[in-house]
Amino acid sequence: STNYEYILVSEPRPGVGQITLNRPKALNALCTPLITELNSALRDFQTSSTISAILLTGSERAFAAGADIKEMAPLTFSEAYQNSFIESWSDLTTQLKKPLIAAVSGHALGGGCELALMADILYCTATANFGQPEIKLGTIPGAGGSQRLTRAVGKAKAMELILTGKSFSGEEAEKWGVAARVFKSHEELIEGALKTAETIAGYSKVAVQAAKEVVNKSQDLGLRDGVEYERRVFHALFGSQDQKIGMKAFAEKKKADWSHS
Ligand code: CO8
Repeated sequence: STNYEYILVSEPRPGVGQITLNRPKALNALCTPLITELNSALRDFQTSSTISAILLTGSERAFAAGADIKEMAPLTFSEAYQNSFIESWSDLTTQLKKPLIAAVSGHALGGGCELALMADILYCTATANFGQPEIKLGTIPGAGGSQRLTRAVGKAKAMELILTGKSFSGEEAEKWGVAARVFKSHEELIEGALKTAETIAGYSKVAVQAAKEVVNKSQDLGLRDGVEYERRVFHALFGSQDQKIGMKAFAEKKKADWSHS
């Protein structure tokens, strides 16, 4: 379905799906209907046989300025608790097996920063404005920021950022290992993210899914269990057609023509 109010969905390159957050009047503040649309678009890309990598972006001015403060303001504890407020945001990390690249320009604050941190690869512009300002609103990060940001930058920096609500730049994000790459302009960012998505989309689907799965396991498991998990999945890939196709192509000095399974 393309009848979305708050997002734009496209297939800009072969194998690449793009979702652009598009609620410009509120700097892409993540109201519940926007998150519902985002989840729906991600589900469609997940089940699509043609899409192999996904790009999530916003505008040049804002990736997303956070959860919708006006929506949250009157919420009571029992409403938030009983409706599991924010829980559906995690669909992105639990249901999406295909790689997701977040391309961040402008503001990525609060829930916007957390959404970007959920992506598999984060690219940004040097002037992107990241932060967890919830403390200034009398609350705390609620979509994984205290956990994912801490894993990304370490406790010292995460504690300072979350307790002061101070922003950090795209340049810092790259230096601290939050972002994989930093770009000079929004246009270069989108082009770079699309190129990476296209590269990934050109590989074996089963190998890409397995690679994403094992890297994510490193965030949950200790080293010994993580290495064992990786080995099980590595062994399992000898049962895939693509391992045979890839290694045979190498030996024959040909380009691999991956199976469509
Ligand atoms: N929610 C709702 N509306 C927003 C939000 C937001 N997060 N951010 C911006 N807007 C709206 C503004 O209200 C304004 O609307 P209007 O024109 O109707 O007044 C419009 O977007 C444009 O914003 P500004 O005029 O403020 O634009 P500026 O360029 O002057 O400032 C800023 C840009 C610095 C980004 C500023 O808008 C700002 O500080 N926004 C709020 C940032 C923030 O605090 N984000 C964190 C929100 S809390 C959160 O995300 C928690 C997530 C998990 C919650 C878990 C709870 C259980």
